[in-house]
Amino acid sequence: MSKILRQIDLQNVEIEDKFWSGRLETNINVTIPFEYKQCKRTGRLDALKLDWKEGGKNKPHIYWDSDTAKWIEAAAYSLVVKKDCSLERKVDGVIDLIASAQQSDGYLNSYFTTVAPQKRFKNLRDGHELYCAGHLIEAAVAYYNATGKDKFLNVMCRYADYLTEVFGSGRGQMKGYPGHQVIEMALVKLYKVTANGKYLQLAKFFVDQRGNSPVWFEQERLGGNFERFNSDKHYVEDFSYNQAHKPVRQQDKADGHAVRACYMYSGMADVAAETNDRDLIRVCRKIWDSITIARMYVTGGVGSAYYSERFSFDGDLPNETAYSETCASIALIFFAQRMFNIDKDSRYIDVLEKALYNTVCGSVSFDGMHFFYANPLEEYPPAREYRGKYENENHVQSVRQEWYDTACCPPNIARLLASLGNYVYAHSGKDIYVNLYIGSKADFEIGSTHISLHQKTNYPYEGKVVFNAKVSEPVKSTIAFRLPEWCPRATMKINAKSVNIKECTTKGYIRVSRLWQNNDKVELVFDMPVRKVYANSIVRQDAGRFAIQRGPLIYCIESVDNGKFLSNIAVDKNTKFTVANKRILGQAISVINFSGKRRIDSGKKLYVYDSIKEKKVCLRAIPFYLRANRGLAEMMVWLREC
Ligand code: FUB
Ligand code: ZN
Repeated sequence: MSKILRQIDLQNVEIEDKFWSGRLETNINVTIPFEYKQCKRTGRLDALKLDWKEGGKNKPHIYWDSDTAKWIEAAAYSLVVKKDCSLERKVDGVIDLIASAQQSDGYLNSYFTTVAPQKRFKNLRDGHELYCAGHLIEAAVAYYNATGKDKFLNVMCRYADYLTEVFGSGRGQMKGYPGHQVIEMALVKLYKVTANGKYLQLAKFFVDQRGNSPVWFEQERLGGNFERFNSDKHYVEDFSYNQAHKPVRQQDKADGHAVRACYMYSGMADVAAETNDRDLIRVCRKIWDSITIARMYVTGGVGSAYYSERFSFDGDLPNETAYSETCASIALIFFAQRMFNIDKDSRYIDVLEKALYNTVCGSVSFDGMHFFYANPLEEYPPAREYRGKYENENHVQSVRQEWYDTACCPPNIARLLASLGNYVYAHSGKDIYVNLYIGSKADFEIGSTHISLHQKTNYPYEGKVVFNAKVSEPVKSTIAFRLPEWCPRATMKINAKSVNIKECTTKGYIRVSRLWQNNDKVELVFDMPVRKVYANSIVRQDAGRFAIQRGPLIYCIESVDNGKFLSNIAVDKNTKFTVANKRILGQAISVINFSGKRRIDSGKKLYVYDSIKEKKVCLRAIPFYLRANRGLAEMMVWLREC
C-alpha cells in the first residue's frame, strides 16, 4: 500500500473565508456555549454526578454521555482555533465530573451506573455503552491534542484498558461488539495518540467479530439479564440494522442504520490503514461504491428511510419523506476523508464537499441555535405536521429546532464545524493536497523546509481561487489541486503562465510538481455554470425531474419566492438560468432565476377532464443550505420539466 495521507494538524490551518468564517465564529461564540447550556438544562451534565434516584427529575438516558462527549470534542477543536480560558475552565469542570463518575475498575457510564448497574454490557445491541465510550474517547483525544492536558485522556485510557480485558477472543472474554458503532474509530485515535497497540487490536476485534455466527446480539438476547430498551422494533432476523447480518468482510452494500453504518465504515478504513489490510480496504471501496452509485441523495444525504433511520435499497431516495440524518452525512464525511487518505482519489472529496456544503451546512441556522435532524429534499408543511402528529416522525421538522430529546445531531454539527480546518488540506512527505477551496493559511513542513500556503477565494459562489506560496527556501514538492467533479472546464496559471491541466491531472487532482519558490502564485479558475442534474432511472422519485447545481451547491425553490403549491410548477426545458445577487439573512447570496409554467385550477373540482390551464411564471432558486430560514415554507429540490 502506498503511503497513507494524514490530515494536517488543526493548529496549522487558519480559516479566513467569506463563506465560512462567520459560520465558524457563530459555532464557537454561540453554538458551543448554547449546547453546553442545553446539556446542563436537560440533566446530561448532572447525570455524571451519579446521584439520580428513582422518581427523580431528569432520569439519565442510555446515550446522554455521548452528547456531552461530542460537546467536549467541539469545545476542544474550538480551543485550538481560538483560545478561551473561560471555555477551557468549563470543559475542565465537565472533565472533573466525568472523572468522578469512573468506577474503580475503569467502567464509566452515567446511565448504567445509576439506573441499571446490574445490566452492564448485558445488551450491547441497544445499550449504547460502547457508543458512549467511543465518543468519550474521541473527546479525550481531542482535548489532549488541543491543550496537552492528560487528565481526561488518562481516564479514558483506564476505561479502554478495562474494555480490552472484557472484550476479546481469549478465554472468559466477551465476543460481543457494539450495537452502535463509533468506538472503532475512537480506539484507533487512542492508539495513535498513545502508541498502545492493544487499542488498535480491540478496534480490529470489534470489526472482525461483527456478524460472525452465532450472532452476538441473538446470544445476548437469549441469555439472562437482557435489558430491553423499547427498540426491538428495529430488529428483523437479518440483523442488518446493526450491520451484523454478515461478517464485515463479506458485506458489499451499505446497509442498516445509516449513522452506525458510516461510523463503522470509517472505523474499518482506519483499521485497514493502520494494519495495511488490503482485504478490508477492498471491502470499504465496495461499500463506498454502493453508497455513491445508488444510495445517496444529490445533497450528500444518506439513510433515506425514516423507519429505522436506515439505508433501504438501491435507488430508493424519496424526497418528501427522506430521512437523511445530519449525523449520517457527518459520518459519510468521516468515511470519505479516510478513503481519500488511502486512495488519494478526488471522488471521495467530491462527496465530502457535497455533504458539507449542502446537508451539513444547512443543518444549523445562521443564529447557531437551531438544528435540523432530518434533511428532506421536499417540504410541504401540512404533510409534515400530519406525520409529526399521527406518525410520530418527531425528528423530521419543517424548521430547525433548538434541541431534540435524542440530541445526537447538534453537538455533531458543532464538532464537525469546529474542526473544518482538518478537511481543507492533506499532507504526506513531499505531497500536499488541496481538497477544499476555502480561504485559509496553512503551514507544512517538507523535510526541513517550511511552506506556507495562502488561499484566497469567494468559493462556493465564484470559481476563482488564488494561492500564494511562502517558502523558507526553494523546495521540491507536489501540490495537488482537486479538480471538482461538478466543474466542466478549469484553467490554471502559475506565475501568470498557463498550465496544461489535462497533462498533469490524475485521480481528479491537478498535480503540480516543481521547485517551489518564495511568492509563487497559482491561479485556478473553475467554470461554474448552472447545471441540471438528472437522476438514474433507479431513482423513480426523480423521473422527469432535474435538480439545479452551481459549483458544489444544490439549489431548491421555496414558496416564499415562488408561491404556494410548488408541485404545480414545471420549468421550461430551454430556460436560461441567470445568476443574480440577493441579500438573504444579511448574506450576499447567488440566487438563480429562470422561467417555467404553473398550472391553474379552473374551479374547486378535485378532478377535471382532458386539459388544464397554465400560466408563465418567473422562478427563483436559492441554495438548499439556506432553506427554511424565512418562515414556514414549501420547498423542492427536484423540479419538473416541461
Ligand atoms: O442511537 C444514537 C443516535 O440516535 C443515532 O446515531 C441517531 O441516528 C439516533 O438514532
Ligand atoms: Zn444525529
